[in-house]
Amino acid sequence: INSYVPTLYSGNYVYENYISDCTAPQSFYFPIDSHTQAYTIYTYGQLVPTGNTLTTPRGMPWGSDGMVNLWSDTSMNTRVDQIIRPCDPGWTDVVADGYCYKFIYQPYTWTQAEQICHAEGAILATVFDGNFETVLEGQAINVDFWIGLNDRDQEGVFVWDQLNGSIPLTSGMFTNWAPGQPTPDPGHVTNCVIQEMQVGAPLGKGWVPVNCNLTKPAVCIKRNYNYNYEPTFDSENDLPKGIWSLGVQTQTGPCYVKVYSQSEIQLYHQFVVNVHDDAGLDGAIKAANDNRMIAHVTHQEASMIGIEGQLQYLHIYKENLTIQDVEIFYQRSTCAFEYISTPFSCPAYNFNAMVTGIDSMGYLYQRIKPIFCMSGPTQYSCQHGGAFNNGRCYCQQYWTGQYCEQAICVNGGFPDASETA
Ligand SMILES: [Ca+2]
Repeated sequence: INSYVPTLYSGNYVYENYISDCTAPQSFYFPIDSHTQAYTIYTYGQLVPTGNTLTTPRGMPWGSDGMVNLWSDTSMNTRVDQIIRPCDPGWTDVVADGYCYKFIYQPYTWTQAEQICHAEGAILATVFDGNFETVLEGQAINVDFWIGLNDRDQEGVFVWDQLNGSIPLTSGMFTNWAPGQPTPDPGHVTNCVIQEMQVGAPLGKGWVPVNCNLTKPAVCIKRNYNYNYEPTFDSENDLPKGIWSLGVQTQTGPCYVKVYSQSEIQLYHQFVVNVHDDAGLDGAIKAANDNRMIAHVTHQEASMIGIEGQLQYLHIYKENLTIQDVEIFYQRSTCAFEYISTPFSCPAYNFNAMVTGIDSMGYLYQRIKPIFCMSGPTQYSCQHGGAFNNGRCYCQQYWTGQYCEQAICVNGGFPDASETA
């Protein structure tokens, strides 16, 4: 795939479902929380050629301009679409790139233009591929403009301006130098690059390094989403929050849908068997019937309408995607993992759990976590006098760990001489 999948940043596994016969149109419903800036839908099945239909929580069809098809392979029966929040007002989508751009028509020096872009969380245009180059050229007939490329720091070493630092232009990367460019510049004078657009210009169209103190229009770019994104109410450029619906139809056979979102609401979890523990294991214990998930969730702070986000339920489901058990989360004060679930036992060594809560704007968030359960200690594996019961070792004083294998430090961090083996 040419486009990269930005959902890998702050990615969350939100939803999955399987329907055994999708020859009649089927609807899949999934929640998108208020901190989501983009999400990706994976659809599997022998899909009809017209593709999927997507409906927002307000019941409006979601147009193709906000939906980027990253991948569609009928022979593999897969399709991947990214749904991304629109560009901020005044910015234009670079379709299929997850970028927005804006022209600064007033002429500035390269450094001034760079500062104007940076002030809006943007950078002077970085052109990584010919698609974007074509978009820019189509927008600026007969006008030269600054792009982010420059060799200001070291003569002949061109780099792309970024918000923090820069990216070197290396040999494998896309370039669009005007014929003969860049020319030798022994005096280190022509160090900022314009996109030369004038038809019949003496140097020809393409990238040309010129003096940075010339004043030119410029083009800024930024992503559809920001790292410090905070949702607002009724902003037309937020991704609509709430329950979305995806319509899927196959020519024959089943369909399967997975949704990954890119949201600032991140869930970190571990497993404990002791209700007071604030640190646990990466997996639950198969033999125990009192496993508990402990969890920490980011971006739960009260919003302007005063709701604090709240983790609510742990749904444990079996391989066929049916719910086996629902546990409840309780909030604990002064713990790093501020939520703890009611106890559960593992339905299998590997299973999925779906964790749901309400975000600080009152919208449902949902995360699917693959869970593994370990065999854990057996009756004869507890060390240092630990007693085995219900799938775990109860350790003697001064010993800890799953097998009581670890000495607790006393006496200011030095093991007690009488307790070291
Ligand atoms: Ca130069």
